[in-house]
This record gives sequence, C-alpha cells and structure tokens, in this order.
Amino acid sequence: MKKLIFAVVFFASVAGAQDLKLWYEKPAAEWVEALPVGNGRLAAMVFGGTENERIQLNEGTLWAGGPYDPSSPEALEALPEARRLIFAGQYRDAHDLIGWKMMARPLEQMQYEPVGDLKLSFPGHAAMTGYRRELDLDTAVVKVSYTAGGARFVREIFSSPVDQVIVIHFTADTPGRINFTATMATPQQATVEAQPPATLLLRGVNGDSRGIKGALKFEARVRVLTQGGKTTAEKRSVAVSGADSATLLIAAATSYKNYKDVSGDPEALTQAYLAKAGRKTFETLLRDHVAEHQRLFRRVALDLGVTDAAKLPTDQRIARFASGDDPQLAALYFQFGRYLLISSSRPGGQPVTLQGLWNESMNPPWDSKYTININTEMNYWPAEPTNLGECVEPLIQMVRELVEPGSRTARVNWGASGWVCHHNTDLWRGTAPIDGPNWGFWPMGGAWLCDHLWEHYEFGRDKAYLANVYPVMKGAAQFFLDTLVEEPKHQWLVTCPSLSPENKHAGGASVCAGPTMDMEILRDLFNHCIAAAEILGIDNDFRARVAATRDRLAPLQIGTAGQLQEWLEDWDLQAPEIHHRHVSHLYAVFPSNQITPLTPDLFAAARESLRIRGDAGPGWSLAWKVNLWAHMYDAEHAYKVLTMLLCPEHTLPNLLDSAPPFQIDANFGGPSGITEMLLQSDMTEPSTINQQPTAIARLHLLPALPKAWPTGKVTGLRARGGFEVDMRWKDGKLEEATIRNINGAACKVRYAENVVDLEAKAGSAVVLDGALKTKRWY
Ligand code: FUC
Repeated sequence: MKKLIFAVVFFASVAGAQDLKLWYEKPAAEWVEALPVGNGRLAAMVFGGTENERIQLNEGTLWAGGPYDPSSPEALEALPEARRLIFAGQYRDAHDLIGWKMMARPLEQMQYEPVGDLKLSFPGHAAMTGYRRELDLDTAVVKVSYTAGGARFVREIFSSPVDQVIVIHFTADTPGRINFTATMATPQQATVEAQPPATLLLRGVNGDSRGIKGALKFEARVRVLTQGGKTTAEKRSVAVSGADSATLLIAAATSYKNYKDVSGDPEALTQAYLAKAGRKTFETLLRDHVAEHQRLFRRVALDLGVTDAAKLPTDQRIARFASGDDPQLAALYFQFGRYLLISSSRPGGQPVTLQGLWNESMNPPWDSKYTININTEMNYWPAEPTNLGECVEPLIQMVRELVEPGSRTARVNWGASGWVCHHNTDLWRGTAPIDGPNWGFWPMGGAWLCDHLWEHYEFGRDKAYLANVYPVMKGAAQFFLDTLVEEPKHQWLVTCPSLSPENKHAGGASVCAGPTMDMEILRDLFNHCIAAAEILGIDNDFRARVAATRDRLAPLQIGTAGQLQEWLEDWDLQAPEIHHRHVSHLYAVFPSNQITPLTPDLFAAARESLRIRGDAGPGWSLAWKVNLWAHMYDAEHAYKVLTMLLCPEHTLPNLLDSAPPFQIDANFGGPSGITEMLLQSDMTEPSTINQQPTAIARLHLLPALPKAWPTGKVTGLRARGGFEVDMRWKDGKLEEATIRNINGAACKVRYAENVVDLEAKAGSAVVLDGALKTKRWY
C-alpha cells in the first residue's frame, strides 16, 4: 500500500512538473521569441540557436546616467496661477503654463540598459534534427537539445539566486564532441578581452542620457570550465575544442550601491562571484538553484484541467487558446507570471521595470523604467495573493528611497512638506513631473505605491514591519495635507493641478482638479495611515487631522449616463477618447475595494463605466479589465477578456506581453486576474467607505469561476488577514476548501450565498465542504 501511495504521489508530481514547460520546435528568430531567465539581478534572454547561440545579458542596476536632481525651482512660482486657470475652466492655458514652467529638468528620466551579448558559435551545427527548446517553470532552467553530426547535444541555462551567476552547461552523448567559440558584444562604451587561461571580460561605462553623465562602471566576466579537450583564450574570444562537457559561469556587476552612491567595485564583485561559484560542481550549482527557486515557486499549485491541446508547442497553443479547450494554458500563464516575479524581483534587487529585468536596447520603449500610474503597481498585483510576499521587498525598498528625493520635489516644486512622486521614477529615484503635462503632472504615483506597503502588512500582519514603513506612508499623506485645495463649487478638498492618468477630458487637456482616481487613492492612503497609527498606538493628533481631511475629499459621483464619473465634472461621454486604455476611476473596484456590492449604486455605476469603456486596449489594459470583471463577479466577461489577452495579438510566442515590442505588466496583471477569479479577500467594511478598515478579513471563494474551468484545484493562495487557502471544485461547484490561519485573525468566508464566521488560533486550519460546513479542524 505504501508503495502504491508513493507511486501515485511520484507520478502526480512528475505530471505536474511536465505541465509547466514552455517549449518550441525551433530556435528563437527574434528577441521576442527568446526565453527569459533571471535571479532578481542578473538576467538573460536565451535564443537557443544551434550554429550561433545568443545569450542577451542584463544586470538590474545598469541604467543610463547617474545621481541627479530634476526639481525645477520655477515650478512653485507658477503654481497659484495654474490653479487659478484650472478653477476658471481655462484648461488649455493651464496646460501651457504647466508645460512651460512646472515640469522636471531634464524633462525625461534615465533608461534601463543592457550589458550586452554572450555569443557562442558551434561549427557544423547548422544542419540538425530533433530540436527542442524549453523553459521549465518548476526548475527555472532553459534547455536546448538537438542532434548534429551524429551526436545529441544538450545545453542547460539558468541564473542562480544562490550563487549570483548565470550557468550554461554543455553536454553531448558522445565524448569529445563539445566545440565552440565564445565572444562578447555590447552596444555600450566598453572593451572585450580574453584573459588566459579561459575568461572573457567585458568592461565598460554606462550611457550618458538627457544631459546626465553616465556615472557607472560595469563588468561582465565569463569563465569557461571544461572536462577534457583544449581551451584557448586569445584576443577577444575563448575557444573550446574536443571537450566532453563544458560549463560557463557568467558574472556581472556595476558600481551602483544605491541611488546616490556609485562607488561600488564591479571588478571585485564579479571576481568574487566567479571564485565562489567556481568552487562548486555543476550538479551542486544546479541543485542549489532549483531548491531556492522551488522554495518560492512551489508554494502555489493550480490545476484547471488538462486536454490534448497541452501536448502542442506553446506558440501553437497561444494561437488556439480562444477556442476554449486548453484550460491548462491559463494555468501555465498564471505560473509563468509567478516565475517572472521570482526571476526579476528578489530582496536586495531593483523592482520589476516595464520589461522586468529583460531589455536588449539602449533606448527601450518608455525607457523600460517605472511608470507608476498603473504599470509598476500592476507588476506587483499577484505577488501577495500568489504567496510571493518576499518578492515585493524591492518595491518597498524603492518607496523608502523615494522619500528623500520626493521631499525635495515636494518642497521645491510644490512648497509642501512630506514627499511626492509623479507618474514615473527610475533607478536614481526621480520624483518630479516628466514627459509633458498630459502625462506627467500627476502627483499621485508615490501615494499609489504606498498601497503596496500597507498590503504587505495586511497579508503578513507583521507589526515591526508596519512600524518601519509607517513614516513613509505618513510622509506621503503629509504632502496632501499641505497641497489639497478647496474647489469653489462645493468646497470639497481636491488635488490641483492633477489629471486622470493620461486621459484628456472635455475641457481640451488632461490637467484638471480632483480627478476621481486621486480621491480614491487618497481615501486609501488616509485610511491606511489612520489604521497603521492605531495599530501602532501613535500619532493621535495626526490621525484626527487625516480623518478630518479625508471626510472633506470630493465624493464619488454618478454621472447622467449612470456611470461612475472619471472627473469632478460629468465629462465622461464628451471626452475625446471614451475607450481610453486607462480605467483609472475604477481603481475603487480593483485594486482597491471601495466599491463592492455593499455600495450598490456605485457598484452599478462602475459596471456601467467599465461597459462604456469597452474591452479593447493594450495588454495591461486588458489585464486590468480581467481583474475588474472578476470583481463584478462576471466570470464569463472576465474570461472573455482573458482570451483577448492570451492570443497572438497580445501574447508573444514566449508568453510575454506584446505591447510593442514587449512590456511585462500584463504578465502580472493577467495572473492577478486569474487569481481574483478564484479568490478575493479584503479587510474593509465597504458599507462605510469613509471609515477605517476593520480587523475582520473577508474571503470570497470562487467569486468568478468561468464555465471553461469546471473542475480544478488550487493550493497555497494567500488572503488578507494572513490566511492560506486551498480549494477543490467540480462541475463548477466548490467541493472543499482548506483555510490555514497563519496569524490568528478572525475571518468571514463566503462562497455563493453562504457565509460563515471563523475564529481560529494561529497555526490552525479548517476544512470546509461545498456548503461551508466545517469538516474538520487541525
Ligand atoms: C502608461 C500607458 C502606456 C504605456 C506606458 C508605459 O503610460 O498609458 O500605454 O504602457 O505606461
């Protein structure tokens, strides 16, 4: 019997692991087909060529420029006039004045840049058969295999978070058949040299940008280790001939220490990484890498059912996903998002950029930086619910670092205390308004990021952590206590100037006073500050001031079309782009929870706004709408938008989002949408949206389960309040749910029409049946 159980478990786990592969029958012809690996700092796109392999390398701190101060002293002088023009309805004039006087210097921020390429040539491998290229999400290893000249070759590539090197291992089924030449190329100002006996060295400086001098040094070192054969290092290449196997260790580092200190030593760092990794065998490097990856990755398993479609190569599956018979592709896409987060956002590294860690260009779209009016936040939506709380750490650290430059921008540009960050930031933590008034004059980016500080507390309930980040949240709130102004009609307190992200209103510009999203973000920021101060037992006076200010914010309004108004005025149907890609005012539905069925009028109005906006948009916009329809409990609509996202128009063959050429946000927003279809949680009593969050967590099981996933199971999802949830369902109905209480908080659990209250000790778990009746505690 024991043997039988073992065999079943073994086969189940092997089958599970096999399901989690992206695979292809030919090498990547272009960058957007290559496969990403990363350890949160060091990343590569692997093309899998047979005669010529390209490994495109990135290091998370290699950006253009150096420490700089973008604040603009002229801005403050223009502020009263900009406000006057806006309240007088002279939006175009306000726009011109803001563009002329109030924007950052320089007007744009710094780019995320590539390190360069490792190029490998394999003579005689152009003619080959039996090719396969795969990325195994469960091990975080890319594998390329094929037969050439009568031998079977296998290449394995991974980026180890344990050893801080990228490892490439070459084997063949016949001894003495490993022959290749390695060299490096880069678009950076850099030199490449081969150092005997077997090292390639790329050494350079980062780019100047927009008048800011490149201040970083960087190095990439490749060490070639072989078994058998001969290795020669000459000029700019290392050649291996007749080896039985070979291992390449790639290290890279820059002189970046933090956003104001560039005095690091990339030479010492890369040498130390190589020395440490060089002492391990390939097998040990691989084992340690896989163990660390699986520590995070295996916390969540999702099974939505498997059909024969799962046997096809991944690119073919994307093309036919909308036909509806490949539920496993949705599970693969979900786990790919978790894989990308683990690979691009680990403690000590930088947060996920618009392209994660993966960028080949010196001038990538939107500089591959941090657009914080939706994109960066979306990157982190699935982190806590899919049990990757540690991966949020780089984002939290970035927000901490925004306080100092953001205080300067608050003081210089706005004459205010506290700190502010507008719609973008970069490695150097730029906080001033950039690009132009239509996009950049939005002082809410930092405030929105503060949601993630609070969320990390709600999921983890760690008071020491809360005490650490509370001053950051408080500083963000202080800026608004100083800068909110009374609008003349109702004397509501509003932001001004601001805008509803990137959307022009009927007044002919984007700039305006008190757009709905600002009021929603502020309600959250203020409520979270009040709740945090209460939990920490501090700041009574400040709490009272914040509450009084919150109560005077402009309310959510329903317009004549029955929609939730995007602006203070009922402009929605006259706006030039009623199908605009941003759905900013629906922030109150998701990621916030200010609008739910407990606020029925607003809930209906938000639904109407979502309907009017339509489904189309770039990948991230579709991804947001999957989450929104899930929160409208409209499973079929959420699923329909998911099929629009997971199709060749929006998803590249390598499953990355195709916002031309590539932007990573939908790869996180999409998996977040799948999660929100299966489990939603909040800590608020939304019937009193102006009140602070209560301590009761509400868990909603299978709130938007589509017909396409009738039978399935999920384990390890997290809920606010500190819970871990497993669920099993059949024929569209919940069969069993297990709720593990990590921190001992009470919760209400809802499934369909049933609601139960659970009171449990920390560390206990309850198993519920499909009617939410307790089956057992343990
Ligand atoms: C936002 C979007 C754009 C793009 C950019 C990076 O500003 O409106 O579509 O995704 O971010």
